[in-house]
Amino acid sequence: MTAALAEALRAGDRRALAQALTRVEAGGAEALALLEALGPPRGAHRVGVTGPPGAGKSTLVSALAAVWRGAGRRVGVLAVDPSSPFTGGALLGDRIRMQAHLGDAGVFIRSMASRGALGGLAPAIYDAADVLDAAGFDPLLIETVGVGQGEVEVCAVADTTVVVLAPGAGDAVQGLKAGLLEVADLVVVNQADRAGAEALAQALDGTLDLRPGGAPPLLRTVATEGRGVAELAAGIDARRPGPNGAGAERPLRRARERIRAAVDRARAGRFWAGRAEALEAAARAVADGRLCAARAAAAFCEEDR
Ligand SMILES: Nc1nc2c(ncn2[C@@H]2O[C@H](COP(=O)(O)OP(=O)(O)OP(=O)(O)O)[C@@H](O)[C@H]2O)c(=O)[nH]1
Ligand SMILES: [Mg+2]
Repeated sequence: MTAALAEALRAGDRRALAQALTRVEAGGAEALALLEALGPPRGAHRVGVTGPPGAGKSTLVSALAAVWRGAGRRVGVLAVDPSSPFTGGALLGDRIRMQAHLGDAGVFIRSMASRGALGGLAPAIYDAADVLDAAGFDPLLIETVGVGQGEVEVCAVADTTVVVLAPGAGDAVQGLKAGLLEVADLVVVNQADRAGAEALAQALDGTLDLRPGGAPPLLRTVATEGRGVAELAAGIDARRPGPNGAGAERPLRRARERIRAAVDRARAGRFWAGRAEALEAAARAVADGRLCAARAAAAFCEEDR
């Protein structure tokens, strides 16, 4: 049954695709069997799109999908919701922004919760990308909100990382500089129609010049009008990892990060299971000033030996 599902998926069957994604999201032995049955990846270009909330990532992703559809490509989109309790509206918004592609079998869009109780991207996101790859979608766009550690993780999933910024996020840029900009293969100033966009681009230009290993390309877009989007699509295509090209080491790095993340997560889950009360008690003691946080952590670590 698993082999039949994998086969139908590779043949492009839509229902098989939905079924396969549901299965990998559920996890467990059946998910594992299916992922194994998919065989080696076809090599879809995995593109991470990250940046602060409201920068226009979803609008840009939708516009990019339109460009690639025009070139006859089949585009997969995974929108990762890092904090599901708060962004129910954002997901709904994403669906509205992407509805231009409704009814087009050449664009597949799925929103996924990262279920980040332990932090980090859920392994299911990596797995879902493999399913879309097997189904022949290429490129795969993975949208995540870059608000902290997420940006490093999106790199672990992606061959190419696009960082989207917009005017008004001026203060955020300072804080994000170290994290987001360091991992960017392409930097986009979106909402280039708005006041402050040029100042932001200039500030970024100066910052990016200082980056070790050279400055990534900086592009300006107006996602809502599609301006600059074809250029961005071309810039992304140019970064497609080849055997000798830029990013050739990415699949290896991705494999390493992915294995490590899955194991860390499983271990952490096991460790904290049954320790909810102990954690609560320790947290209270720390919050009340009765216990040093470092000491509390050290005590838990001691139990893990
Ligand atoms: N003026 C202008 N508005 C834009 C542009 N791109 C996006 N917007 C608007 O900015 C708002 C946020 O866009 P989204 O695409 O939802 O941004 P996002 O980065 O995906 O947001 P989150 O997923 O919530 O982090 C929407 O109202 C868009 O219509 C642009 O180029 N110019
Ligand atoms: Mg969005």
